[in-house]
Amino acid sequence: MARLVIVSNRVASPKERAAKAGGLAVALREALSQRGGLWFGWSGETEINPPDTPKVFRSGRVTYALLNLDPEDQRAHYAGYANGTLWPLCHYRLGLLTFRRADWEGYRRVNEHFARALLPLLKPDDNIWVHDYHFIPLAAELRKLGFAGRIGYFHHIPWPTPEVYLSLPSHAALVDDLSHYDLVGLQTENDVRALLTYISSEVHGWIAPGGTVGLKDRRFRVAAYPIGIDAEAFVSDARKSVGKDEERRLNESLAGRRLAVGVDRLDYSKGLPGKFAAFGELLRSYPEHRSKVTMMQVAPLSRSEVAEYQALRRELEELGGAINGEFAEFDWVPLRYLNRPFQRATLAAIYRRALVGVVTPLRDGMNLVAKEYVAAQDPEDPGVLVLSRFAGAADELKGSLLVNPYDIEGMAAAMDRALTMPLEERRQRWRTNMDNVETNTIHHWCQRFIDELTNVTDQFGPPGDQ
Ligand code: GDG
Repeated sequence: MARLVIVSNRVASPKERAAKAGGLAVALREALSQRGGLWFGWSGETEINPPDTPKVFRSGRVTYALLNLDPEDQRAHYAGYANGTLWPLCHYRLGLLTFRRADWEGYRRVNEHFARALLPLLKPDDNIWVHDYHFIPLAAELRKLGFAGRIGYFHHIPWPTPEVYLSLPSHAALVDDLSHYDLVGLQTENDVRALLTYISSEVHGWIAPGGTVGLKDRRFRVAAYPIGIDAEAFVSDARKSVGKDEERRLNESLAGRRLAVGVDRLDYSKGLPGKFAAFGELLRSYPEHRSKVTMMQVAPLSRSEVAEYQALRRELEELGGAINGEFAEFDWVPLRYLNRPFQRATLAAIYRRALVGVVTPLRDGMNLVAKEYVAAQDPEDPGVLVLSRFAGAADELKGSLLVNPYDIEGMAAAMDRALTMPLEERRQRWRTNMDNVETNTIHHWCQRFIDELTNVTDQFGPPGDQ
């Protein structure tokens, strides 16, 4: 079996607990420790003019290789091009997009540095799997250095439609970079359609049935791989929480009230101001819920070095304060807003206690929180998922109440409907969602991507013969 090599910006070190590393990092670590393999990424440290030699160590069947970055390159790469240009672009927020040539150059330099450091660690038959928009040019850089083996890329965030994508000054160069992969995975069929339309209409590529793309002299495949969660782990965490100390504290604090829950990184793609406004609208227009429902929003801080994230934090503090100021009673605070992360088991307990899960991003590649909320429910008395139609998960979780996150009154009406939904309808809707969450798990996702990466080059001939 070919060795698996994973490349990602963030690497979950062997000792890091699930709470800190996040669901995806933990799942990748599991995939690697079952198969054995190499995980290559940023060390989290900066150093002026760092050497191309990563720190390499082994833990169980996994070899870790962590590379230092030059501080200026790291800024241009991470806060600059990746999160100041590509993130807003892919989330349709052109008003927030900044493009600086120096950032684009720094982004490329980091990818070159990664490729030079990775090359000596590779074997020709490896399956290399690159994760996310920080590393789109990595395959092109590895090819320049002569690597001809299999390389796949998975894009965790949306791929925007051509009208939006064309706003990126480096649009053609970036898609040219993609064409050096053998397999490009996106979250949804919509994303696939958007990328293929751009390729056929703007850069004169051809598309064959099955998603094989020809661009210049290169062949690669584009397909949708909707990511899932470790459903079993969430079901078991949620079950185990019953009767535990934390569950008791939560229940006592709610004093019999209903709970609506949101869990999102503090990010402008997640639609948090709209969600707060919708909760305020619910209390204003459906006064029967006053004093009867509490909303808990867990929003751990992220990317605090980027100015837009600081502005969003201030906006939410003002909005949240206004809602509590307007509606609170001396014995009831409507909105609990928490900026720190919690253990996965605690999240599972909160999800299970909540009658409504409110997941209302303006755009989202998939949204794992939506799936985790479903997995954590009590099958006898499940809650209702209110879900943005612009999350990738909306394609799959058909039992949700779908909302338009730009429609505040519409979201308030959906919350009211969820809070008053009869048990039988809640059960049916939950079953529909749970069937999907249980079938398409993170393990299936990993396996399918790796299998198809292994097979894809067979269609085009041996590596290097493209
Ligand atoms: C990107 C794409 C795509 C959150 N707070 C805590 C905590 N979390 C965990 C959640 C969930 C994960 O973080 C967030 O995943 P999402 O999918 O919701 O969103 P992004 O971070 O934006 O992820 C997204 C994903 O990649 C995977 O492809 O779905 O569209 O944007 O697992 O539970 N975990 C813990 N404590 C917290 O306080 N332990």
